[in-house]
Amino acid sequence: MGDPYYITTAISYPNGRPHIGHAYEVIATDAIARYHRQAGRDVRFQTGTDEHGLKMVQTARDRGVETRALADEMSSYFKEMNQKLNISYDRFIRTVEPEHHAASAAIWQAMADAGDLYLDRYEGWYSVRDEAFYDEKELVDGEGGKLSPQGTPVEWTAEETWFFRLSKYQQPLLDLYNAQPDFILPETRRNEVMRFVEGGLSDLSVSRTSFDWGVKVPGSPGHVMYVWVDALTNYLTGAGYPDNAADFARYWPADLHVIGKDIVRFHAVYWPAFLMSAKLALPRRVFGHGFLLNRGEKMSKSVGNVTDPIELVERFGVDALRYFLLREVSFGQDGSYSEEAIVTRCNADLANNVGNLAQRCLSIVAKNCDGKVPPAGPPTETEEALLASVAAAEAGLHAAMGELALHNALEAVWSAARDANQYFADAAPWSVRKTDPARADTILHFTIEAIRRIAIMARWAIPDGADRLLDLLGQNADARDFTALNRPVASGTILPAPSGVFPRLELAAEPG
Ligand code: ME8
Repeated sequence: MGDPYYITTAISYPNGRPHIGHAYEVIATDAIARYHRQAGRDVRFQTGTDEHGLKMVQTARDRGVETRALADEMSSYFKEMNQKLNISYDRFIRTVEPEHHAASAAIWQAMADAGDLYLDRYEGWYSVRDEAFYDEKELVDGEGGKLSPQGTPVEWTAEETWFFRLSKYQQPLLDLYNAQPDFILPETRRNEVMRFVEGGLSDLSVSRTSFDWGVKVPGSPGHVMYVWVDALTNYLTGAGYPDNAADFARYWPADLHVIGKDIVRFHAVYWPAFLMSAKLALPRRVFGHGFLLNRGEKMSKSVGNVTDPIELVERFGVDALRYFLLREVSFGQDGSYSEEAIVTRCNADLANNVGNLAQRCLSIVAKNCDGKVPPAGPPTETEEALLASVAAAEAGLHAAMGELALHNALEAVWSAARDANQYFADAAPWSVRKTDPARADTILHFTIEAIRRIAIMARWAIPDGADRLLDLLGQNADARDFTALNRPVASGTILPAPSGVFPRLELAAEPG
């Protein structure tokens, strides 16, 4: 078994159906997880839903349903979305699971044992939408009153709560950011966090008494944990904390938490502080991706531009949506999507490039080469150049993935795909066949080899299409990881009848 690699998404609030921002996060994380599996690592990939807190209680009340019923229903839509998006998670966690309550109680106890929890009265501003407490100095003036820095409404709350001694961790956190400059990525997010922590940390209210939908505070009747304490703990629960010592030793600390830019503070400030207090190892890296915008605009229910990712998958296919989001958005920055952009990008790179090359090459092979990979004569300079381009793509892929530059990783692979198309067009095996069939065989052989390697290199991003390409190339399931890149296709490999892999996409006709 390869080295362990534990990767997580944020767990989403199931207070509504998933939107495309949720889809984006889980697709990007899935791509990274699949990349590491293809590289031979023992990957554990966790996603799930964050089901406690006031936001869930209020949404359920507004809809006139039980909170648990709301959580059950909405959580099932997140699962369904994952299935439609081809998400290869190992564990879908729900924070209502008894195992998770036990893990939350255990970390609470560890923080209490460290002397970091005390009872006091909390008075301050709370945003239910963000499930976050804010200092007065962070608030901004909005039309209807004060707003959080995220632009959400805040309300004054006053109650007796448990506090966590966050202030005690200001210097240890700064030391962490300095010792491990890549603990928080991208750098813009790291700078924001450092500025926030340098500005001083107040102790954090970590329990609530005004409602009871949450994890009960051990030994403190009437208190439930602040939803972020239990939410962050999901990462530990999934690694076997506290009772499965073997799993916990193998998978903790997490290698990577993938989250959106709006919740970096929770993951890069509160979370390491809780873990330091509980004397648990810290995750190796937190990556705050950007936000997806609909034609450049923020999605909002009131504007009515919230996109259902399942509809997009049904229209364009799972690989098209995955490829578009991974290729078009610079990972770490905000990105914009529109149906036109999806169609343009996927037709150029999938249908007209890789798909078309495979189709043209394999139909000549089916007709002229007895449905088998033809033998190769000695490579000429043009084949050498093609193989060099594919090798450069491989190096570019791994370098980009090392920096979590998913878009650059795909660009590296597609630069080889463009070269392979050019090679095939220039070498023109359909016309060479008339005068020199052996040379035509050589061209087809090396084209197949290039497509094979491109498919393997793209498989973490577009698993479905890449696997169908590899099926068409007669490649077994054990020849699809990165180690197979160095095992060239064998002449004589039997090929199934060719079929199209990436259909051309079309925009819906304007409603007339
Ligand atoms: O924040 N584009 O849940 P959530 C890209 N339960 N990503 C987006 C996005 C957009 N337009 N909108 C939201 C929570 N996200 C907490 C997390 S983790 C211990 C608890 C991202 O349902 C967002 O940044 O509001 C977050 O990473 C994820 O979707 C879930 O958001």
